[in-house]
Amino acid sequence: MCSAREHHPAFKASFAERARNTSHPLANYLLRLMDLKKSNLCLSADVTSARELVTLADRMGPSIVVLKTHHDLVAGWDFHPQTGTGAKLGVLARKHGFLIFEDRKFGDIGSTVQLQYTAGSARIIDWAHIVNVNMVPGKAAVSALHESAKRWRSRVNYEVKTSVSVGTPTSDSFDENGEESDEGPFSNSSLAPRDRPSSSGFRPDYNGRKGSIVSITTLTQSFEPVDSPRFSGTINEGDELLYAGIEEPPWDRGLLILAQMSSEGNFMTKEYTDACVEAAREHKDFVMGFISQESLNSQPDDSFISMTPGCQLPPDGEGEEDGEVEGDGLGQQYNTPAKLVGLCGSDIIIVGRGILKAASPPVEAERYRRKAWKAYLQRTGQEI
Ligand code: S5P
Repeated sequence: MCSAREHHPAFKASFAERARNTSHPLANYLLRLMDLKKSNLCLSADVTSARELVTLADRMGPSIVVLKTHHDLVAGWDFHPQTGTGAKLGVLARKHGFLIFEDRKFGDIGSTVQLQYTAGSARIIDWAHIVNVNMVPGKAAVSALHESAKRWRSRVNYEVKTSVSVGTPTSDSFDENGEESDEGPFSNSSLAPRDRPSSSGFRPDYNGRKGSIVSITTLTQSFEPVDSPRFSGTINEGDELLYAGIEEPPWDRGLLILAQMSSEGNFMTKEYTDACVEAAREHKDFVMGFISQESLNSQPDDSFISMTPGCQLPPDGEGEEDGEVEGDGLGQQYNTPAKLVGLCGSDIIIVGRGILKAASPPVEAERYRRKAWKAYLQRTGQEI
C-alpha cells in the first residue's frame, strides 16, 4: 500500500533530530512539540457546533499536537478576530500545546486562494497556524499562498490602533491605479490583518477602480508591537496559561500540500504527487510537509512532515495493531497507526471519527496517541 522510504535518513531519525535539521520555523516547532509531548496525533475535530468544537479542543488538548478544523462545517462560528472561535481555539492551543490546522484544501487560481486565506469573514490566516492546498490548479496556488503568508508575517507583529473620522470626500482618496492588496478590494492594505476597519467609507466597483463615493473615512493608525495575539474574550480566568516546556509557536505560517488522498478511487496519480513534492522543494520556508499516505522524503535534504488521514484502530483488544479496519461506506479507507507510521513513514496520524464516536473520546485519543507513538519509536529504533 505504500512504497517504503526507509532508505531516507528522516525515516529512522527521531523528531528531535529532525527538528535540528529543519529550517522551517513552524515545522521545527512542531517536531520539538511532538518530542516534548510524546504525541504524533492530530485530532480531526469534525463537529458541527462552535461550542462543541471549543469544548472538544479543551478536553483533547493534552493528547494532541495538532487540532484540525473544517471551519465551514461549524454552526455558530464566531468570526470576531479577538474574541471569536478562532481566538478561543488559539487560547486553548497555547494552554495545551497544539497547533491549529484549518483543513481548507484551497484549490483555485492564485488570486482567489489569497483572498480565501486572508480575507472574508473567517480570515483564516489570523488563527490557523497551518493550512493545506489541493494543488490540482497548479503550482501557482502554492506561490500565491506563500506570498500572502509573507506579507501577513511582515505586518503581524504590529497591532494597529485606528481612529475613524468621517469627512468630505476628496478626489485623491482613491487609488487611480486600481491596485489591490491580497486581502481584496475592500481592505485597507496598510492595516495589519487583525485590525482592519470592518467597513470603509466607499463602495468600490468590482474592477477595483474608482468607487462611488458614499462618504469619506479617514483612518489614523498607530502601530504597537505585540508579542503574541492575546485573547480578550470570556474564556475562564486562569485558562490563559502557557503549555510548559516550550515557547509559544512562531508567527510563521505553514502549508501542507495535499499530495495523496485516503479515499477510494481518488485521482491523485504518482505524477501529481511528484509535482507536489517539486512544489514543496521550491517553497521550503513555507511548505512544511504533505497530507499523504506515506513519507514523501526522497532527496537527501528533504525534511518534510507527512500527516496522514484515513487512520483507525480496530476496537480495543481485537488485533489492535495489525487488524484490518473497514472503510466508512462513503469512500473513506482506513489503516492502522502501526502501518501508517511504522511501515509507510508517516509522522502524524489524523484521526476523526475513530476518536469522536468512542464512548470516551479522551480515553480513545490516549489509545491512539500511545499506538502512534509506539509505532514511531519502533520505526526509529528507540526504546519503547
Ligand atoms: O485524503 C484525505 C485528506 C483529508 S485532509 N482524507 C481525509 O479523510 N482527510 C480529512 O481527514 C477529512 O476531510 C476528515 O476531516 C478527516 C478524516 O476523518 P475520519 O473521521 O475519517 O477519521
